[in-house]
Amino acid sequence: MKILHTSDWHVGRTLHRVSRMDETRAALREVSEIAEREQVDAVVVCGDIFESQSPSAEAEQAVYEALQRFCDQGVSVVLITGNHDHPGRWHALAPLLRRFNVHVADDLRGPEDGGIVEIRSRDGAESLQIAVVPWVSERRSYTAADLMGRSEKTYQSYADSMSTAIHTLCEAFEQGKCHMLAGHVFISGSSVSQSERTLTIGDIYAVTPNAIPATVQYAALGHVHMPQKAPGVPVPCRYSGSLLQLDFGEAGQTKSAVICELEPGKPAKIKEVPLSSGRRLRDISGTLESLTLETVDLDCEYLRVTLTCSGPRPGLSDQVRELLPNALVVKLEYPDNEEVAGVDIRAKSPRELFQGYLAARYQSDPSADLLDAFDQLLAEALGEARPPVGQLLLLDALPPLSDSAPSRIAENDPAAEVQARAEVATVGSG
Ligand SMILES: [Mn+2]
Repeated sequence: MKILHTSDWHVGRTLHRVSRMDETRAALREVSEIAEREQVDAVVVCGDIFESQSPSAEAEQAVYEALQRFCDQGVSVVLITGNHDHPGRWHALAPLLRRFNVHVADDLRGPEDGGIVEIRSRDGAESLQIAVVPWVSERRSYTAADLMGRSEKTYQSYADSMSTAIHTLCEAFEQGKCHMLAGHVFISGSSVSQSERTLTIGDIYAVTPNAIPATVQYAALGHVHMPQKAPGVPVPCRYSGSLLQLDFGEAGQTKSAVICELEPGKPAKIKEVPLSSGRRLRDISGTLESLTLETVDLDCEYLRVTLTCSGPRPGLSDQVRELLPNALVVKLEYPDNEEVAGVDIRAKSPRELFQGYLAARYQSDPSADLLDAFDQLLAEALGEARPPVGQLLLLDALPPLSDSAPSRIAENDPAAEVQARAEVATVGSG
């Protein structure tokens, strides 16, 4: 039997508020063309069909059109839900889609209750059994053992629950048929792209490689967006990866679908088929001058630009976007400032300190206007009624006046107070 494995369509996802619908539709068309060309018996979609639990009508249309194309080709579809999908919505659709040879798995179920999906080859000669393991939340994992009729194994860790569930499902495989697993799980040690939801690729949801039993001929996985062989799994096991480069964390990745050929009792033949649809995401960096020399494909790329500049200047990002209209992200980067050691700041005036700060922070000399404004602000802050800084320091250093101090010291006359207190100090020490 020949199977096409794809996952993580994330239909409806935007990139920095830019719609990816056209690219998604093109990529889904490309996948159905591969299915047609390869004459596959089944397409297995391993979760995260939609980006959102309440997708837009446009996103729904794109997905249902894709399913319709597979149906028109006479291909069976097995679709499992991922952590982005709404299991209840897919559950509601399941009986309807079943009429079009689309098998939906929206929850973990026992082998007799839908946990094993069986597909016939186009010619009816062969049978494929797929153990289906949609995304299971941590809370749901506590009931996994019960679902599988393994109540002696309740209250296990997530990893152990998932392992028990997968092993129980695969133990139900029947001789003389092809055997596959379709799962939306995180196998520990897989390489992530930071476009997956962080919590769901952490330790809580990590499933160990030996959760996948050796009786499985091919394990088709979804959840991790970079196409890869799942590390440490003893049988052929792949993440097909996402349909598009979903975020700049996926920049440079070649997206693909997997074609898998199975015969009962024989090793699987696996090949990756690269996808060419969708724009490439690219990181570029440089000065405004060097960016003008970059060769950029405006129609096929989206850019994240790091602009090296001497300091903040209004309109820099706009200048970059004028130069590179497909720049979705512009980051400014200033060169590292070298700290000048051994300077005694007490020897400098506030104006000099301010000037030095600006020079160090922005690598540019402040304008005369700015320095004048600083002087004016400083004068206002100190205020005419206030004593010069030197007198305030003197007051701190001198002993306080006693209650019997001469009443000639007028209030708010610090100069007089300094003089009076200095006299007291001299008398006291004599
Ligand atoms: Mn995903």
